[in-house]
Formats: sequence, C-alpha cells, structure tokens
Amino acid sequence: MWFAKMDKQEMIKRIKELKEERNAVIVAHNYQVDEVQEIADVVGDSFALSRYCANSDKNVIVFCGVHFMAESAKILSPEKTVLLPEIDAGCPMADMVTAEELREKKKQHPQAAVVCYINSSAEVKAESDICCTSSNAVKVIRSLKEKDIIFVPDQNLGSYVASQVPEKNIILWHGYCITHHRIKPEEVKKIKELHPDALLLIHPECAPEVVAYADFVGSTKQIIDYAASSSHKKFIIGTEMGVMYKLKKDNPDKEFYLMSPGLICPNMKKTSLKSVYTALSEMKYRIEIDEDIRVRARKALDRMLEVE
Ligand code: CIZ
Ligand code: SF4
Repeated sequence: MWFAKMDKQEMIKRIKELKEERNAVIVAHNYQVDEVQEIADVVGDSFALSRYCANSDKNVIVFCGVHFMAESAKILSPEKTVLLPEIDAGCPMADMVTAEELREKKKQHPQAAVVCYINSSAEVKAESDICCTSSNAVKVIRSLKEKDIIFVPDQNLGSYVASQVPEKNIILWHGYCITHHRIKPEEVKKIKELHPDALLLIHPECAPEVVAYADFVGSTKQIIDYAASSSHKKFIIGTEMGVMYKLKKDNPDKEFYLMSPGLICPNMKKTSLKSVYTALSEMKYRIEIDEDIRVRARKALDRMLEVE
C-alpha cells in the first residue's frame, strides 16, 4: 500500500490534517502504544475518555482502545460518529458474559441488584442496574440498598470489592482479564525482592493472591495519580505496560519497574499510527448501537454518574 512508504513524521502530519478536515478528536486509552498516546488529544481511562468525548464539540471521535470503550463513547454521544480504528480490537473479558447468560443469572437471583464493570458490551450494560469502573466499584456497591449483588464479568474486581464491602453478598461471575489474571504470586515475590524499596501499585483485575502483595490497589488513573503525588521515588507497576509511558514522561525523577513482562494486552496493541490514519481517511470502523439497547445501557452509566 502507498502509505507503507510514508515515514512516521509524514504520517503524523497527515493524521493532524485529516483530523482538522473531519472535525475529529482522537482519544487514546492508557494502554495504547506510545506513539498513539503521543498523537492523541487526550489519554485516559475508558470512562474519562467517554465523558471527554460527550463534552467535546467535535462530531467525529477516533477511539484508540478496545470495542467496549468506543461503544461507551457512542452510548453517551449517539449524535457523534465514533470510529474504532481496529475493528477486531476486543476485550476478551467483556466477551465472557452475554446478555442472555446474565438474564439467566438474574432469574436465579431475582432479589439481587446487577452491577456491570464498564468492560462489558452495550447489551450487558442494558441488562444491568448500574455500571462501575475500577476506580469507583467500591463506592458504587456501597451506594446500593440491595444486599445481594450480581457482579459481572470480572471475578477479580468482584473479589476485591467483596473484601472492601463485607456487608454485601457479592455473587461473582467467572470472567477475568487474560492479561492481569495470568500474573502469578511467585513472580510478584521475586520482583519485590529485586526492588525492596519500591512501592507496589496493583490493578484490581489481578488475582486476589497477587493483590495481597500491593501497597496500593487502584485503576490506571488512580495508579498514575498515586505515583505522581507520592514522595516515594520507586514503584513497581502492576497493570498493563502502556501506563509506563505517562508515568515515565510525567515523573522523570522517579523509577518505574513493570511487575511482569506478561503485562501486555494484545488487543490494546493492535492500534497503530497507520490504523489511526486509515480510520480518519476512510471513516471506519463506525460503532452503531441499537437505540433500545443504547437507551437502557445509558441508564446504567448515568446511574453510576449520580454516585460519583
Ligand atoms: O476503565 C478502564 O479504562 C480500564 C479498563 C482500566 C483502568 O483501570 O482504567
Ligand atoms: Fe480487556 Fe484486560 Fe485488555 Fe483491559 S487489559 S482491554 S481488561 S483484556
């Protein structure tokens, strides 16, 4: 293809021109590759990005992330064109629960409230009472009057919340993140021994045996904010390697070590400068959601916002 001959600087220039022509905004998740984070107008977690898009006056959104994130942006901004540069960039955890399976579970526990992690499809959000992110899951669960809570799809985030809110009965689903869940406690023990004076910051998508080693547990944003405001100088980072870009850039006086070389999400790494360029030039891939599902999914997101 002709753009194979374009060098990086030329590609960046063309992306910027196309962005103006299309009246578009480019947003990138904290797990995106460095060069995609560099060209983005804003980098953040899934919900902050969706909120940013909803408040933006641009009518095209290029969402550099995975499918459920672009869908969340579309749920909040139905009048805008939302583009996902790599259409097969999905989240395996989000695919571990379907709306039909969730309806079955609800029948077994009719008294329970349903909380879905933002890492879920629009159809699953539409079947849920309220959404949550890894930043606000504990707060969301505490806000509910029901004692029994079906929590989908992440068993690890669900277990973490259960440990923080023991007065609730959390009914766990069997989903997990293929990237965070595979980290073993032995590996964590070893890296802690290698850097005994570093603080260990861990994402709650890791297994409870791993989270047990953490000095701090939080979402990508909470990990980034914690490292920036801490007087400590060394940190072991227990989430996807993409966050290292911002951590190192914003804190040149501090040292960061990735908890495991296995902390890499293959779906997040599918998006490249080339795919962003193609998304803008060919206006693809457009995210569309059935209006009935969108309206119901929106209620679950709006209810979460009321808790914030
Ligand atoms: O909500 C997000 O963006 C995800 C998937 C992780 C996080 O902790 O920010
Ligand atoms: Fe999904 Fe895990 Fe990748 Fe996040 S890091 S998008 S939860 S597979």
